[in-house]
Amino acid sequence: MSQQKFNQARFEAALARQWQRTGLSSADEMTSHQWWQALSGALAEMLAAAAPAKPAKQQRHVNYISMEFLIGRLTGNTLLNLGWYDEVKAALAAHQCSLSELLEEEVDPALGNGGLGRLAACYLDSMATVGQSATGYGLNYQYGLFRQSFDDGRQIEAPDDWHRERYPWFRHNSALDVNVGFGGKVTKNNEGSVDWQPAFMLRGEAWDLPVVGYRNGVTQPLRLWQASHAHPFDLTLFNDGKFLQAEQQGIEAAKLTKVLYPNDNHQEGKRLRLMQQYFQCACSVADILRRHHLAGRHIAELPDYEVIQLNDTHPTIAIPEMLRVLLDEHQLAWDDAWAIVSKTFAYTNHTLMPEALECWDQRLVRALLPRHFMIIKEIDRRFKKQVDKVWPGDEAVWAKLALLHDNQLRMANLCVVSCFAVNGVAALHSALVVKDLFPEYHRLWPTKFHNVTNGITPRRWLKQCNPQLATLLDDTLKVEWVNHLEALQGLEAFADDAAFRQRYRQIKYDNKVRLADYIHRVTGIKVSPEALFDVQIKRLHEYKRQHLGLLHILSCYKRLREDPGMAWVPRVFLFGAKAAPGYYLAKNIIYAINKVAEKINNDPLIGDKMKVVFIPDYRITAAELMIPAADISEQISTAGYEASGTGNMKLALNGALTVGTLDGANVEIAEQVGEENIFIFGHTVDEVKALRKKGYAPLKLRKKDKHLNAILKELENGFFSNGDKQAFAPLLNSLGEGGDYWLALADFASYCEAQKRAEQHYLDQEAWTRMTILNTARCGMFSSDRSIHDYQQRIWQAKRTGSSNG
Ligand code: 26Q
Repeated sequence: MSQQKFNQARFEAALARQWQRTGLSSADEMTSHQWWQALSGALAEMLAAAAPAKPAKQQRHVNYISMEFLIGRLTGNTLLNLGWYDEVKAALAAHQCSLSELLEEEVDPALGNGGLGRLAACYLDSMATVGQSATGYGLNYQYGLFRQSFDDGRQIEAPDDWHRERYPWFRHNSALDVNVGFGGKVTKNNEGSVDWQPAFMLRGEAWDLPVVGYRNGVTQPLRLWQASHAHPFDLTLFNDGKFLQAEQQGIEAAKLTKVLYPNDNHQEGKRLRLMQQYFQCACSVADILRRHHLAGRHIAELPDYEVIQLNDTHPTIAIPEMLRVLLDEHQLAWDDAWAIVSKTFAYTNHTLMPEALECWDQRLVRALLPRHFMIIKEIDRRFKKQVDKVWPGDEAVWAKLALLHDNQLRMANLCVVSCFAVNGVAALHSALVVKDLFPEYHRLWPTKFHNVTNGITPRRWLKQCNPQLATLLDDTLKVEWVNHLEALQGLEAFADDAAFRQRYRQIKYDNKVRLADYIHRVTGIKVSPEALFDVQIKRLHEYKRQHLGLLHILSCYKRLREDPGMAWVPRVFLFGAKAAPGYYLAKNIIYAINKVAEKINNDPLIGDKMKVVFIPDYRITAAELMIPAADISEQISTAGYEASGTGNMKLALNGALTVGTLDGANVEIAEQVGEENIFIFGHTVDEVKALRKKGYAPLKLRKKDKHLNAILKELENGFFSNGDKQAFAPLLNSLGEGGDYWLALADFASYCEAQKRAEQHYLDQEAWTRMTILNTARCGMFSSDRSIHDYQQRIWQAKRTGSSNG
């Protein structure tokens, strides 16, 4: 398809309709915020009128189900993808409005925690761009991820009231409403057919956001379900006079999509979370089947036309839900229903960490979803027969593979057994999924397992957030690179061109000035754009090791105090991270970083040599400012634990050099950019395993390394906390005897050495710039367009060989 043309008259008419709704007598009376609303509402209206795209021949429609879509601000990005930015800017200028100022009025829709939610958003952008027909399915949370501020360095959480009620991009289509049942009982009649009578019903309302492809005329929906009362609510109860009981469902409805769970890589077995999962899945499955029937297709053809991609195990319950509909509502036989389901679903794994693998208490599942529980038991029973053939009588194997075990329902196992494809998110991760997580499953179904390395959309993560670099690329490459990111290879030739390097370096500098202004505005701290900007941005988690970054900062500070005259590259250490509100240790790490920052930033002997800034409320909008301004990208997780990472890709693409471990996609970044253009350090996956096996003793390490011991002492003795020796006890205890599970002390020396290497390179600005240009030039494969092509080839359009299990 071709680009949708901007129609000025239609735009002005839509804009007029918008401001007339405000009740004001003229457009001039609108506030900036109202202008942003009117603009977005007008664009949304114009997009809604466009005809939806049809799947290309032989293409299955992709249903991407995710509990999180971290989309970021929509207005600017949509204008960029439409290619209407300049026209709209001019049209608004005629109303004395500055488009760039209006765009600042939008609050981030923060409907996700971190990487997994952002990945879903990048994939929607890429599917629309490459012409992959798709629908995103998620939840319309009233409160997104909490807002973060600091009080004396401690994280404070506030609700993220993002005003979804008045978010102008939403379109509610009541024709798509779905009723969802919960609880109740199941009865079997004599013919063997089953009847589930839920205890109460909720209604799911479809709230759509438009996903616009890059200048190709494609708009497809991100459909977010919002809970409301089912109407009419339980009339029998109502008539019986049990009004309060009937009203109960209304109370549940208000609660259900109220808030996003703020955990990242950690599961809590909360009833409300399971209700959210089921609600989303039931609505989405109903919607998929509705579309299928509406197209006049037979149910058995479903896998020929639809694929359902599960973003981690969070939407797993969609599998038994579809079986339930096929068995109980379509009256299909088990084998027929199973054949359909097991050819339709595919599962992406995003973590190996045991505490993140979802397990649900069987009693909870049974009480909330009695029919689904029966169906899961039946899958488990049939699967056991298969396992018994391969491992007769081997209880240990069954204990690992069972869906139901130890009063728990294991969602990952349910996914692997029921899906036609399972993939990890980076080459190393996918290898570990097979080797460490699912070796027996791999033996059963070796062709089921795939890798699709994550990617990022270059529309938002280069063109939009780094407009100057985008223009330089346009001028230099003279080809459309933003949807053909491999074209960046053409930059290699310019790495040796001094004039080009000068322009590239100047852009980085300008981006640093822009970030320094922001830092000053939100924190009051003044940082010099002449300094090296060292950036660690990601959720706060022990395995990501922000505390290793902290140890290096402490080390620098100590050395500088001991030898003020030493050769030194001025550095600004920048952090952005939210800790899950219940993650005590993570919050202590934030506190420690903030207290250390306070001391260093106010030390007159240090001045501009070092600054440490923890930017509050890290979110997409902050990332868009920080990434283009970074010189060093910190990717320092314990090897084997960061499934992929995607911030690592965004930073490298924007010309930051990585200091990182051989973990997740860092491995592939190193392969792409070349080992001479990245600073790798630390224990490898195998070395981590060997060290733990041998028995790792952090205290011994501490005793041997005087410098390390000294900096830890300064955390212990109250030097950074006004004499409070307990301030960082949670962190320090975690690094003590029998601790340091994440091997921060074990990697400390190697990390400092890598930082030293980076610094040496930075001293030679010409050589450094050359390296950064090569990073940009060689990161083309990390476009999410490439990831989508991989999904198409390896998973969605692969020749299906029929059901292999069950
Ligand atoms: C599960 C159950 C109950 C409540 C919350 C959760 C939950 C929520 C979010 C569990 C995990 C998450 C998020 C995980 C996540 O973001 N993983 C990241 O996914 C990225 C995209 O693939 C990878 O790049 C990162 O390496 C991985 O950490």
